[in-house]
Amino acid sequence: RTDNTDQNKQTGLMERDPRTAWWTQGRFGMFIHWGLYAVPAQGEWFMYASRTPVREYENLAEQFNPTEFNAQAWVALAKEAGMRYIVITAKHHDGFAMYRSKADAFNIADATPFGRDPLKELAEACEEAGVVLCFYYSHVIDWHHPHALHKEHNNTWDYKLEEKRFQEYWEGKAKPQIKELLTEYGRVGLLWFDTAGGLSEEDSKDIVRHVQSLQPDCLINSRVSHYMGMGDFVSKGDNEIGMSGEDARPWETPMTLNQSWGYTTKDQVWKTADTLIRKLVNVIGKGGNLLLNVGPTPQGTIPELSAERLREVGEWTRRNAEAVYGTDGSPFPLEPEWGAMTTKPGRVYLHIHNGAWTERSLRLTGIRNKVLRAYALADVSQTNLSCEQFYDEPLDLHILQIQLPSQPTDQYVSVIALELEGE
Ligand code: H79
Repeated sequence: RTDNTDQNKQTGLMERDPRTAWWTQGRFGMFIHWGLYAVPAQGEWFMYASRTPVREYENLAEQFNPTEFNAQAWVALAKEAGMRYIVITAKHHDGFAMYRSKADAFNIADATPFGRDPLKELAEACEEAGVVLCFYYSHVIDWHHPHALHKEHNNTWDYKLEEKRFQEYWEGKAKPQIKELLTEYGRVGLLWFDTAGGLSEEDSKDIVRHVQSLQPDCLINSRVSHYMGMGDFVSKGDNEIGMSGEDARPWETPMTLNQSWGYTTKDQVWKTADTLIRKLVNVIGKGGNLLLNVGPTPQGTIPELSAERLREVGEWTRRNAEAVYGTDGSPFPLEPEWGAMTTKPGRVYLHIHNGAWTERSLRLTGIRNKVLRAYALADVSQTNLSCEQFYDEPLDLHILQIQLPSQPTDQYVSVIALELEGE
């Protein structure tokens, strides 16, 4: 039982930090894992898994010519899916920069026949479309650089661990490249760091200061460091859905569409649109963001199996935008078995899985406010649903009984909006 208006207010307050507001309100972003590893098409860990020598791996660059890359098309797909920001791998663990980097020649503009700067093209397309561009940067793991030093996943087939001098990598590549990303691509919404294993507290703080000195409003995720409490928001484990209230900071779930991040021809285990929409409402109902990944091909396209799923998710997010963007999670600690809840001042949205649509009425406990109106969001006529509210004195429970339409009103998850008296 959680008739708790104080908790309601707290949930509301979480969203009001002006630096993170665009991100928490946006709720849904596109993750893009794209790099030289698209060529062998076995995921972004290919170089490490196959222990491919640096010189041999570099040769892949000659074959990387993604002439079908179209920044506007990618941004349009993100927008169509209902995603408000994009996080693209500027450099993954293989050390290959996906932009024109003066700091290191191992980059797409200088080392491939393609010769273009996809991040510059994306920055322009995002600016035009009102989508926030963000960069993933592998700050500790770099299998190309002789001096990158990580707790576990180092290139030990080309380089000797004992000869590594981490500061040469740090000052010579990581920091200069981060500077390029934060000075040559306009506003960067956030930097997504990954896998900080072994990074000292001092170097963790050094990189945060570096980012803040260049773009103070650029957000940083928690994976920048293993030291507690660093970063503006928490990235949960890959594909892990968090719980609200564990950490004062806002959080996200990074999620794959299949079981991989980088492009691979091997993995064909795709989540259905039904699953994706249920995951999305589960995450936002707990107050988190969903960062959903695509792994583009070596030709520069987003695989059609990914695109078709995102378009289907987008049809749903378009109809239910009001219950997604700018919402807070549920004020109730228990996850309802029928789906999820989101809230706005004076409003509650019930995201009901269509599979749970067996009863003709839904019984909710804990809402004290008078319900002024209830209707299905996807119902164009917005017919009022009849509601009954009463207070069960012996149980000390506020009970709301809503008469549901005879059939689900939307694909996969049907949303009922409640207008409440007061906040
Ligand atoms: O970018 C994606 C991953 O490549 C990256 N984080 C997400 C967002 C990541 N870096 N490190 N890890 C994930 C954890 C490493 C897991 C490993 Fe393995 C298990 C490395 C070796 C065994 C996974 C399975 C990768 C290769 C085999």
